Amino acid sequence: MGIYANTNAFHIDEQNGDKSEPEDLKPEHWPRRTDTTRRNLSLKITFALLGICILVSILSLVLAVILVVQMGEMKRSDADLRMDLSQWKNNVTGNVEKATSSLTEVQAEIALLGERVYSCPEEWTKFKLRCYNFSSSLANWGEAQRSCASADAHLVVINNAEEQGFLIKTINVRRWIGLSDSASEGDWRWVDGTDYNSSVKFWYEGEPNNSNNAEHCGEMFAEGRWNDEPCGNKQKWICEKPACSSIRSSCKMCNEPASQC
Ligand SMILES: [Ca+2]
Ligand SMILES: [Ca+2]
Repeated sequence: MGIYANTNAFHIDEQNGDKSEPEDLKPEHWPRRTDTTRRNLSLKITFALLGICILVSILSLVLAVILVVQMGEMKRSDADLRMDLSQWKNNVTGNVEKATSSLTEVQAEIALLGERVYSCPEEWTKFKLRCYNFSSSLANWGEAQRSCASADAHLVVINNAEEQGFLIKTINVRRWIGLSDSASEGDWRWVDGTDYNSSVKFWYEGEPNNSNNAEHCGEMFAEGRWNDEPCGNKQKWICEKPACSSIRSSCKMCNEPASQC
């Protein structure tokens, strides 16, 4: 009965022009619809993943390009910085050289000006802003020192090799210099208080020898080197004092007449 009823129902539907499936036939077609849906879903997911992959690839490419560009700029910046530093260093070096050159020129001009401004009295010889007098008369060491003092000078004090060289060129006989150990044997002292131990010395070989335990005053041989000699001997001497500045305020120091300033 059931089968016939279903058959009848089918025919009735056919006759009515209704082509929809009978209710009891649907379960046989359900699996086909599910497979199609799944395939569509899989295709959609595949396309979506493909799209994401393409998007990620494009983004990666863009990022890579940006990084390359930035690295290039950084390299250029580094090169520019190095160049700037190099130029700065060259500029500084050039300026220092110019300043040094200018300073040397200024020092030379000051020295030249000093040579022009400072002068010595008549019969005195100027050397390096100092005045020297080479006596023509003879005297013992004490008299020689007093003679120098009367001209606001002192027996020569040899401070360096330049001064020694100047004196050697000038003298041609032995002369007293401002050195003695009269106060205490072996304790040599310069008359102006210059420290003997730390200053240059030009003793002749074997001197000072304090020969006969009687030599306490210094002299310069004609050839320049020094010897200790009995202080009572009479011989020529050398006086020394600062050169006189043409600037009036300095004249008192040199004790020169105002007319010479
Ligand atoms: Ca001197
Ligand atoms: Ca001697």
